Amino acid sequence: MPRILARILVGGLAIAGVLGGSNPDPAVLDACPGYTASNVKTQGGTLTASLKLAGKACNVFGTDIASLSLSVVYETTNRIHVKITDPTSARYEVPESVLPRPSAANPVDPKSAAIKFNYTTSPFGFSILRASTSEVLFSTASHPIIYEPQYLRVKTILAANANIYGLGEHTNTFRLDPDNTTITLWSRDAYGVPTGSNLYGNHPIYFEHRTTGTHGVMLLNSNGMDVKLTPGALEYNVVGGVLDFYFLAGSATDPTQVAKQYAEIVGTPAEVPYWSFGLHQCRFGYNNYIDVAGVISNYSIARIPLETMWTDIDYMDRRRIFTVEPSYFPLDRMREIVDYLHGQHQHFVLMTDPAVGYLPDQDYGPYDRGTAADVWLKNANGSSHLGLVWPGVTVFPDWFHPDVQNYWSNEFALFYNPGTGLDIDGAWIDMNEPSSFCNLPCDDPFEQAVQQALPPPRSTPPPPPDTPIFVNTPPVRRDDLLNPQYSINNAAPGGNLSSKTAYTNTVHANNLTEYNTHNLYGTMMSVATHQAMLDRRPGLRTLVITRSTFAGAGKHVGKWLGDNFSQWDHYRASIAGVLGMASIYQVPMVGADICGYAEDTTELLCARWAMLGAFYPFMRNHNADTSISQEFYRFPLTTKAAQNVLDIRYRLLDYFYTSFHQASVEGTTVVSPMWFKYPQDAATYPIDLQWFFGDSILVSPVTEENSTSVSIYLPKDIFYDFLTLAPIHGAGAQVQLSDISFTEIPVYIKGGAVLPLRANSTMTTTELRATDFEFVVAPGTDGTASGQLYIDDGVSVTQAKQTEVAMSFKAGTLAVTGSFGFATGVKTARVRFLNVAKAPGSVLLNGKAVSHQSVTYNAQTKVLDVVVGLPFTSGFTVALH
Ligand SMILES: *[C@@H]1O[C@H](CO)[C@@H](O)[C@H](O)[C@H]1NC(C)=O
Ligand SMILES: *[C@@H]1O[C@H](CO)[C@@H](O)[C@H](O)[C@H]1NC(C)=O
Ligand SMILES: *[C@@H]1O[C@H](CO)[C@@H](O)[C@H](O)[C@H]1NC(C)=O
Ligand SMILES: *[C@@H]1O[C@H](CO)[C@@H](O)[C@H](O)[C@H]1NC(C)=O
Ligand SMILES: *[C@@H]1O[C@H](CO)[C@@H](O)[C@H](O)[C@H]1NC(C)=O
Ligand SMILES: *[C@@H]1O[C@H](CO)[C@@H](O)[C@H](O)[C@H]1NC(C)=O
Ligand SMILES: *[C@@H]1O[C@H](CO)[C@@H](O)[C@H](O)[C@H]1NC(C)=O
Ligand SMILES: *[C@@H]1O[C@H](CO)[C@@H](O)[C@H](O)[C@H]1NC(C)=O
Ligand SMILES: CC(=O)N[C@H]1CO[C@H](CO)[C@@H](O)[C@@H]1O
Repeated sequence: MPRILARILVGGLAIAGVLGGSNPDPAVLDACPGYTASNVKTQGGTLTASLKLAGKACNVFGTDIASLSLSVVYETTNRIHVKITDPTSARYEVPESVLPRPSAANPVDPKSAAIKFNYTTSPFGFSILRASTSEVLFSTASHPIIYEPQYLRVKTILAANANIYGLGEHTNTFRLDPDNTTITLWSRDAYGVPTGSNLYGNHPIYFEHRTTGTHGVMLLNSNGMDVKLTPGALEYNVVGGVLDFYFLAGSATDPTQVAKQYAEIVGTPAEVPYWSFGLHQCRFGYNNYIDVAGVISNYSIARIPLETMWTDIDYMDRRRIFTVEPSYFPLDRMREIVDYLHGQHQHFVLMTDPAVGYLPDQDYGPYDRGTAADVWLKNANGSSHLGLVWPGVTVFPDWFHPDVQNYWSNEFALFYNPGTGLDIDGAWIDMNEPSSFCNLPCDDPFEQAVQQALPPPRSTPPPPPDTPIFVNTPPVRRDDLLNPQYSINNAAPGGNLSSKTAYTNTVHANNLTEYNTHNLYGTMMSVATHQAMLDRRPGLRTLVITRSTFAGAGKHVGKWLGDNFSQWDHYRASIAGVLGMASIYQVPMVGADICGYAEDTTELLCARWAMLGAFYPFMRNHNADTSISQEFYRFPLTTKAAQNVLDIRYRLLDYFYTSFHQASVEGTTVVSPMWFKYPQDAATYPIDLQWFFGDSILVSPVTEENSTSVSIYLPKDIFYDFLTLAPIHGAGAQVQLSDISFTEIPVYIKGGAVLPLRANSTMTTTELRATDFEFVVAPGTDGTASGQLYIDDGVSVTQAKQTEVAMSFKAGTLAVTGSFGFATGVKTARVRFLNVAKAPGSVLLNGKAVSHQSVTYNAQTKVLDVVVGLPFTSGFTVALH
């Protein structure tokens, strides 16, 4: 979000990695002694052993730990948990409160497992094998494990040219370059979302895909780390915590299985309200409430369906959270806008940052109440840690504090109060890396606030930071929390871990330090905000969109990809960003800022991006304060493009909602890379400019500026053009598409699907839900098709009534069956059968012949339309004879 360009030029251009990325000679690391295993005990699905340093310590970045404990548990037939800890000293581990571990209570018999743990004792090394093929999936052989207080190293061999995906958040290609990639995990306010540097979130999981199967490896660790891919190897370099690996068998045939197995660890995604799949409009730089109201009206006048209006930090009084600026965004006028939106079945979202203005004695309730509850993140000496964010000097909520949830829920209840405050429908949380503008050493944040003109400029020095109630004697630490010897490749100015964020030696209420838990801050704020919204709106699902995430965030919130630019390469790269979050990290409610956040967009870019963005799960146009306006109605082409594509998206909304519901139940994916659907087709492995929206909608946008053509890959399969419904036979080859106008995007239905579409799109999702269904039967190469439809009230956390329907087409008959608990009040308008070679002699609806007027056959497109007209309250069949 909001970072002024000018400020970036001050802070952001500093050359990253002055310290960052110490690159130890691999030969030095490989010369370390490693460990010898002894006392190996196996019992059923568990194995334990002692590991002793096997020779003279190498002490590369600290002192080698002499003895370690190994524990291996076959937790399920598809998951092996391998953990190496130091039995003599408690080391930090990701708290269960942040990431509850899956059950390990009933280990399975290794003989029944799809993957196996194998090891050598001297030197100790381990490997993971796929049982069915004996392929090695992970192996530490020939690269000693290094285990020091502030440095861990594990290196596995990989096959040449391995297909590795994941290890986000990053802006590399979706398929990582296996020969030359360093991924750094350390949350960072990464303006411009640069390539090749650490970004906002951290997901230490990768999937490796081979024609023989797809497996996953998670290192459950929240410390800063570099993961390096070099020819034939993948190497973890971690500055703390423990080695805590989960190996996931995935499947030999279906890549989606590994996504589901990962969801068994981190949780399946939270369901979101139906309305949140509608169009969102946002920008930094709406100057006042008149702008906000004008955008809402202008969307309506342009007949572009706007579902949700957002407001960035502009609304805040001197950029203090939980306030409105009294003359620019007066509360009563803002309440009028919110009431108006709600009256039109539209929605409203506001931004909330974590940092709270440090404003003692100024009647600033959020600061005073948090201070009284003592919920701020602390320096080692017990005083509140001060940062520098939008309002000037700030404190940061400590999400580990036992009273912080009460504090946060109470602030939400007060400010977002429907009776007296702003009645938001969803929350947007930003700056939660946590970001700080203070340049190190940040000895005087007050001075820097003045230099950086953070509002308001102060003329007199403020009182010294609150004196601690009791001064802790700093606990004895063997670790240097500010200066680990191994420097990860942090791209923040100077590379220092504390640069532009809270100091790494700050302490949480449970005595955990930011050194260990930094990468969790955004996710913990997400959980607290999700809870605060539930407290504020009991029983209602909520939309919370965050910037910073850790593994497991998707169980609570969605995410936008951060502060990108209005540039074509960012347009393209957003696809890999969305695929990573949605298909690997289990954060499926995700999207990039459509038309680009910073810099000026162009009419063509914005038109193409409106259409690409309609196939992000989370579709929001967002803009920076210094950029030209880019609401879709601003330009003729973007107006038309948005109208065209929103017609497609809205008609598909129940199809996508069903996919999202399935993901929340089973961990399946709502968007997928092409190789998920064609795991045997090696040509799909590197593709990250085409993707599947839901299971069956293949999206292939134009990718180059000014171009009206694109070369796309179509696997050997049958597809159907979404608009004409004409069949297209894929040959396992590139296809050149041309004459694609600036208001069109190529969208195909993958054969084998029965799509539940709304017959018409509408201006709001509320109206959409009152629109009839039509089913599109798109047979696969074997002549069959199937699909699902899930419907509920779209807003409640617990659903009393649900409709769950299966559609199946074979031998010329479509059967729609299931339970119809939720009363939709709509009909099935018609069924459209695709690729019908000739008009059938007769069509039977529930066994009875339908009249000729109800059947239309188009010999050119081979589409047969059958009018149904039955209330959508029970199953039915349509048979072609
Ligand atoms: C397991 O490791 C042993 C060495 O300890 C080796 O002899 C054996 O071949 C390995 N098994 C498999 C299936 O790779
Ligand atoms: C590896 O990547 C880095 C960073 O992108 C680049 O500077 C370097 O030239 C690459 N090395 C090789 C051998 O390709
Ligand atoms: C809305 O449209 C009117 C008429 O074109 C224009 O004057 C006004 O600036 C627009 N406002 C916004 C916020 O788009
Ligand atoms: C506590 O530590 C902070 C940060 O190092 C420092 O700014 C502050 O002056 C210290 N306060 C006291 C009372 O020593
Ligand atoms: C990082 O910054 C902190 C705070 O200014 C400082 O104490 C520490 O020495 C710095 N570390 C390095 C390696 O420069
Ligand atoms: C944190 O450490 C202090 C000082 O060592 C101790 O008094 C306190 O009980 C600890 N708090 C928790 C929650 O462990
Ligand atoms: C696209 O067209 C515009 C306007 O003619 C031109 O300025 C721009 O350079 C073109 N871009 C490319 C990549 O050709
Ligand atoms: C809705 O869609 C159907 C089928 O496409 C069409 O016949 C009908 O006219 C549409 N109704 C409206 C109100 O647009
Ligand atoms: C939000 C977004 O689109 N982020 C993109 C910004 O730009 C980078 C390229 O520098 C993309 O990779 C990101 O996906």
